[in-house]
Amino acid sequence: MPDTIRAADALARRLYAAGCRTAFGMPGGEVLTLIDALETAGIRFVLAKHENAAGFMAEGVHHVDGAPAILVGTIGPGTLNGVNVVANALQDQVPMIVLSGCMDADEAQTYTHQVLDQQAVFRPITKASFALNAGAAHVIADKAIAIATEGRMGPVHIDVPISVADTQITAIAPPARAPASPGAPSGTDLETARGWLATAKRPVMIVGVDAVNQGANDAVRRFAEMYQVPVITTYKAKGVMPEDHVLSLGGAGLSPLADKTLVPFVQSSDLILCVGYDPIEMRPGWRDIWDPRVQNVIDITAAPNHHYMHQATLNFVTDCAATLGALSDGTPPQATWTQGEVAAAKASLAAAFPTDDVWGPAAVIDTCRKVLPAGTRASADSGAHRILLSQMWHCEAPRALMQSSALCTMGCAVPMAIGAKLAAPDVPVVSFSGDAGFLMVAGELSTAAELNVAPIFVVFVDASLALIEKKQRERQLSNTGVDFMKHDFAAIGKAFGGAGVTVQSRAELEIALQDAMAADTFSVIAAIIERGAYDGRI
Ligand SMILES: Cc1ncc(C[n+]2csc(CCOP(=O)(O)OP(=O)(O)O)c2C)c(N)n1
Ligand SMILES: [Mg+2]
Repeated sequence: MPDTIRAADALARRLYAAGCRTAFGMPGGEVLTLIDALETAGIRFVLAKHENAAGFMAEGVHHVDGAPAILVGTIGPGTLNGVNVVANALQDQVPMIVLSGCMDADEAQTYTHQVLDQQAVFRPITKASFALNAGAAHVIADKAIAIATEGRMGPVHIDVPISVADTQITAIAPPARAPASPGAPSGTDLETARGWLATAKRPVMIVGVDAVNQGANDAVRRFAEMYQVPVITTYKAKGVMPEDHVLSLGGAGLSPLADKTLVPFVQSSDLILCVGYDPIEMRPGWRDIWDPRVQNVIDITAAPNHHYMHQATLNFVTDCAATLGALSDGTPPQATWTQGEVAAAKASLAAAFPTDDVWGPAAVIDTCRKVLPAGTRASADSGAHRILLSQMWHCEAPRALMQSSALCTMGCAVPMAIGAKLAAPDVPVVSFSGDAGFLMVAGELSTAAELNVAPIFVVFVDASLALIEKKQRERQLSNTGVDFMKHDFAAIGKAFGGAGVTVQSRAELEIALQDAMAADTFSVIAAIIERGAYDGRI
């Protein structure tokens, strides 16, 4: 083993040690050493056709392998194309290492082509931004991973100057930072909380993304079953509790229709346990829905929250599972919700989102759910379809439905599905997109073809920005900028080497799904639905 390596190798080796096996992006001359270092370390570099999509492919891999996502962008336009996905990683709490090529600091004093302050761009949308420095390359690599993965997960940016990447440094890395051990509350606040749990007659849990990122699903389920606590999750935490469980009230977030059941239910509770819940995913209808002086509210979060969307009676900045363990240790369970309120809420939600439409978006979702096997991984884009899907698509496990639900960006579902399928080719993967969101990233079908992966891309074709058109109509504004052509999505799929089929009935969709599951290429299934099909449905 040589005793010196390039600074870029130090970075790549540390990422490999963190479990990273795939990086996504688009090269430019300024990142060639970096890409070579990644490949040398055992991290495959995948060429996407847009850096934003590259970031979502990387996120898709992360949801499968748990390692930080890696996005690579070259100087200037390349890196700037990733702004949206990096902001998403911050708001949606995705550990992501963003590597960007840049000019050497001395060069940048006299050479200006494509040069801009990339750190200034990324600082507000990352947890930290570094400029790689050869002498500190090992330390910066370790810090970046620690910051991205500890506490609230999120993105960390590293600007990699061209000649720094190539600078020889010692191959010997200092010891890595030991991960922080999970903390639990103690003292009088814990005793108070335990007292509330022991006497609560109508407790409820609202579980969010921290619980997913901390792998607290088993702890949530055990706790819920022991104390008979119904569980509501945010969209990102769907499946933390299997959604067919008698105690699961499914996902909450963007559906006023679901809120009609869920908000009064929470308001009728006498103990609200927020378990890693970040209300960044919620509509204004969830702002201050309880009074922490009247209801007992315990907020368990990975980092102090100052969102002021709600307040709690007790704030624990602790680990979700460890805290549930501390609350329940020796606390006797008692009967809760004795009037059948949980089953009634479940029934009310089921009635709000019927599955028996002959055709339309709900029929598309219902058919896909019935035909695709348990364990299918799904992704959803932003738009009216996602709200309906998030209420109707029942998840058996965490991360079974990937989406952007804090930033709520369009264009994420297709690349996330490509990444997830690449990371676990044997698991069925389906993405759901609106027609506009699909068009934002249709070029990435080329990447699916090149990677030889076979996800199923379902497109809700209504020739409309349905969610926005609905809002525009509700406000009685003129119909402007929300309608577009009904494009031939099946033909787009075929053009990129996949299968493509247009469906207009449950029977056609069923056949298309069966064919797609048997296919060895990706499939685009264009489901034609009526304009305005979401009226009264979300
Ligand atoms: C990148 C981005 N641009 C704009 C928006 C605002 N927006 C939210 S939903 C939506 C409509 C999406 O239309 P489509 O993909 O066809 O889905 P549909 O609502 O029709 O189901 C828009 C424009 C957004 N969330 N993200
Ligand atoms: Mg649409």
